[in-house]
Amino acid sequence: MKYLKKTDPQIYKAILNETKRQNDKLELIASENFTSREILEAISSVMTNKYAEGYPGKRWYGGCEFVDEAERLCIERAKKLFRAEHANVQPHSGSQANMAVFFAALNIGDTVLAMDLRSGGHLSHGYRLNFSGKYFHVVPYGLSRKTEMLDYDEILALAKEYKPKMILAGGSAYPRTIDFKKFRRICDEVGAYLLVDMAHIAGLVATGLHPSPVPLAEFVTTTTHKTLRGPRSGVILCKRKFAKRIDTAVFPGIQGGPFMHTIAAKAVCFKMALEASFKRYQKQVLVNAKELAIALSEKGYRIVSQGTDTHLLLVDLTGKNLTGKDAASVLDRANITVNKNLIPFDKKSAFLTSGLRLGTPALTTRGMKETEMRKIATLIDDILKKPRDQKTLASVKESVKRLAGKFPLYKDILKELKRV
Ligand code: DSN
Repeated sequence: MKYLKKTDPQIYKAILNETKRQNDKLELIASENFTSREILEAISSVMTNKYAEGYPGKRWYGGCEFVDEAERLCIERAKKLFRAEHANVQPHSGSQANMAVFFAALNIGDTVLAMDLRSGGHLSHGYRLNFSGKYFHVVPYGLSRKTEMLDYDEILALAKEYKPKMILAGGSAYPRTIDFKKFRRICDEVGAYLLVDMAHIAGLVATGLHPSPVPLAEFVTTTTHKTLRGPRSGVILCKRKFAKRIDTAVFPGIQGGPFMHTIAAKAVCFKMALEASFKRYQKQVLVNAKELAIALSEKGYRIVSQGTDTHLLLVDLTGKNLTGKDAASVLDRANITVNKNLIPFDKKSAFLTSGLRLGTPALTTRGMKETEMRKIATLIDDILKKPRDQKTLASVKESVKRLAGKFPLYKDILKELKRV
């Protein structure tokens, strides 16, 4: 980045510091990951310069022959990876992908049944300040009080009562396997479309470690940067008969020029996700999440729904005299990065919360395994037991430094950044 350093030393410094932060801290935010050098190369390429409104072979601009090639590869690889009939790889994000499906499948004011934000849903699934909640009538479903898992009987009852035009499955903080077959049956009973937002679990779905919604749902959306470990972006998969409607909803419906550098990077992501090593990685993500959940529960932390089937777990801090907000902030001071999260039936506000959400995709990318998960559970416990103790803070910070040092990240980038 010698040019950047010369022209804009402030941004250069911010990037250098962010690279260091990612290397030095323990990243447990369930929706984050560390993408590969290949993907970083593609996303910082000259493809960012190209306008390509339209679709491969049917663009509104000249000079699209090479970006067409990239987008075609991206589409074919997405279809192969997820065994999908049609893929639109242009959405800039998961929210844009969801927005395009809402506009393709529904009319303004139509009823949608979706997971409540407070139970682990997502903003774009009906939050009142989001487009989804503003322009559509969203009826929320929650979780069973007893199991803290999806209650398919309740979802069916709500579906019968409200007759939604679309039912949305998937969320941001649900640690258990989602039974897409049950969702399909509910949709068939009331004549609703099924939209699955698999953003969190896409890497697990791609490798067969979570049942796939693709054969069952009319529409599937995902981001590409969570378990999939690609660039920050979105994708829509759908049945062939909805292809035209989805494509029109994305462009010209809600977006202009697609980000061709990101599409090139998504193509690389899908290629890498088709390799055998990606499945080995995803298996370790699951093993690590289970190990972390067990280690924390042995230390007296209640894990929501008694465990996890995925890459994430929710820790209930009720009774620990600490809100999720305070816990996340004190862990951050110790260089352990997590996020506060509502737990099911939380009595606290979304700002304070009674829980923490922890995920293993990023640390697994660094090569960490069960031994490290146990060590991290101990470090988390040390901090949360004595959140104001400066000696504990210093000693945990030192342990984090040692642990992170054993699993270097972007080592060559850091070296290069310091050199120029
Ligand atoms: N904001 C993301 C998450 O953290 O889960 C979802 O898009």
